[in-house]
Amino acid sequence: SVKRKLVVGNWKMHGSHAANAELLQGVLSAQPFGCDVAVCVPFPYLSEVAVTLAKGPLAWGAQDVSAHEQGAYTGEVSAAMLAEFGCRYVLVGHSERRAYHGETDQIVADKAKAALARGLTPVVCVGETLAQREAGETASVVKRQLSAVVHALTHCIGEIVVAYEPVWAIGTGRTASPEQAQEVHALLRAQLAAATPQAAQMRLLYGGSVKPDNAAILFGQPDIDGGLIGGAALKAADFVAIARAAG
Ligand code: G2H
Repeated sequence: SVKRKLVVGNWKMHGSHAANAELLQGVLSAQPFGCDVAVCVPFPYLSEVAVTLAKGPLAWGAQDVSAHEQGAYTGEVSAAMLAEFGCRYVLVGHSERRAYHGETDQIVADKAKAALARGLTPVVCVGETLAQREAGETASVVKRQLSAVVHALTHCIGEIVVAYEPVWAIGTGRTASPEQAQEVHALLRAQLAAATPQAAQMRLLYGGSVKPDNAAILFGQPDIDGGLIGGAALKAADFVAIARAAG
């Protein structure tokens, strides 16, 4: 594939002023990259990350966004606010949000729509649990998850990034094999192709225990266009090595 790959760090609920500064300096000192690189950081750090990354090649974003435009939604953060802080990306429907915060397929779709309406690129996460994989439901689960987003976005579905993250591979040190990941990515690509002529240009990321030593083979699969990186995004050397593996 000739399209530029995308590597997104998902810091999850990690960081501090000092740790973030050290991590970002480490990543910035390794530029230029042959792929697009972004970090999705906790809300309170968006401001400082925006300042640190303002003149460089790295993009930044958040890990969640409200489905609502504004109003009486205590504790939520709107897409307009994220846009004011220069966010390019926002994760939507990460399995941790689905599992611990009751995010349904419809909520995830509404969040993706809210993000796009403010010019942010939603990175929509899908993936099956171990029980679902063992029951042979992988294809139907990811299809259902993506389908809600396809229906909510219709003509702008081509603007999103999709991340396939098998829940059993997240933070477990257990990675999907390149073949297992490619198989699901091909299904997702086909589903997108039925909805938009832009499907071939869209970026489908793999996430779930991506490390420097498995990144290259995962990114070498025909339908894997980069990665969503959790644990390994917290160490500059590892994150840089993964970005290098992407091009
Ligand atoms: C999956 C991934 C990043 P990790 O959640 O979203 O995390 O790389 O730690 O499995």
